Amino acid sequence: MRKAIIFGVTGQDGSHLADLLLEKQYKVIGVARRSSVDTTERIIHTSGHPNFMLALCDITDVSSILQLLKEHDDVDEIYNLAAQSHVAVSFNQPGYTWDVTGKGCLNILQSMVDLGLTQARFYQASSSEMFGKNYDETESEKYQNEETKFLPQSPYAIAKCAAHYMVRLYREGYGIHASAGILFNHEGPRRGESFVTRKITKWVGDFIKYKKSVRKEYTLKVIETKFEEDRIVFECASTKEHLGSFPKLRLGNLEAFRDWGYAGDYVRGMWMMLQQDIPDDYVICTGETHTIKEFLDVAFNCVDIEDWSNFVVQDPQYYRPAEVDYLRGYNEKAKEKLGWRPETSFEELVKMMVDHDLKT
Ligand code: NDP
Ligand code: GDR
Repeated sequence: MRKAIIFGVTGQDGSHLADLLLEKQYKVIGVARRSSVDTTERIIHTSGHPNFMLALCDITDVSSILQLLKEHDDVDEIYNLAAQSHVAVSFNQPGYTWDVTGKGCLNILQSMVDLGLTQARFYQASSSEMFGKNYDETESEKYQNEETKFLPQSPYAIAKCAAHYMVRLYREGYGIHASAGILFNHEGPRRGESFVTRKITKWVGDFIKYKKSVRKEYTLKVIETKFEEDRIVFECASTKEHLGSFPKLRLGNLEAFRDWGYAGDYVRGMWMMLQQDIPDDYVICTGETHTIKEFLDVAFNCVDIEDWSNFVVQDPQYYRPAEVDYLRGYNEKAKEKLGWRPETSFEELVKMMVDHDLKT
């Protein structure tokens, strides 16, 4: 039975990857860090699975990595998905982001070398954020691929670049089978609630549920919707009695373009990279790009709201000191060499997330 270690198993991708590897009959060691509250919500369905084991380790603490790897020195595949992964947060906590997102990767790679664990294959979660402001251009299109130069725009992206270069160095210098997946944004119902896609779909779900609860409570009244500066107010059409209100959705820059795919599709790409004879770096993306406004269009359309403008407030607190304006990947290498392709369309992804947030 093949054995894999997943650093960051409690995150969105870690949980999808654990599902995939368990399905493929791996023994999975899921690594979580100590927390005062339970962080295992996304992997709760794996508890009790005979091939899943949870281990505690923090990737900023080399001794804890060494201890874990010594205990599992027969490991076949190591996936480093652990990170402070929020770009906006990285501007407020740059040093911490560096320690986790940048140095954490080095800590794992160096521990592998120190323990002579060079037979294990290694995956690093690199990011399209590394391209930052840069893209390549033909007459008809703009895109990023494996050859595009990095021009990172945040402490997060700079830490990811450092980790990415470490992977290349340890691959070439120590012969480790180390690959980096340059993944473009990927989302789904397990996405953290502060990332823009989930923030939108969660708000839509909560708003519709709230509206239904007001309707249920005041079945005998005709309810009118009024838009105030920060809130959506429900009142009785005849008496103007206040029946309830809901805060508007507060967002930052709505003009940025992102290449959004489904996380469940993308973890397949990670696994495929480690099945190759020769380690390498691959862009994983859909090849389509959409603005936040287009995401809003589709999400609100799912609940029959044509025009979201009255429901959304643009709030300067969500603007970043530096922005990544345009991301659209080119996935030919992954298609050709890995046989990977995305299976979920943009519309299917948004609908999947809205449907989930309407139910929960
Ligand atoms: P999440 O933020 O959902 O998950 C991050 C994981 O890292 C969590 O399990 C978190 O634990 C863990 N973690 C954070 N700090 C430490 C630490 N010091 N030691 C051990 N574990 C730690 O991210 P995603 O699942 O979305 O992304 C996975 C990886 O892929 C990340 O590295 C991210 O930067 C990268 N990436 C993500 C993309 C995306 O669109 N989702 C695109 C490109 C790259 P806890 O639950 O305790 O917080
Ligand atoms: P990103 O994702 O920064 O691309 O990083 P995020 O969803 O945070 O932002 C995408 C775009 O939306 C704009 N935006 C907002 N963003 C957030 N979070 N909250 C808001 O209210 C808001 N309003 C507008 C942002 O300015 C940005 O342009 C994600 C993370 O998963 C990284 O870990 C990963 O490496 C990259 O994707 C690829």
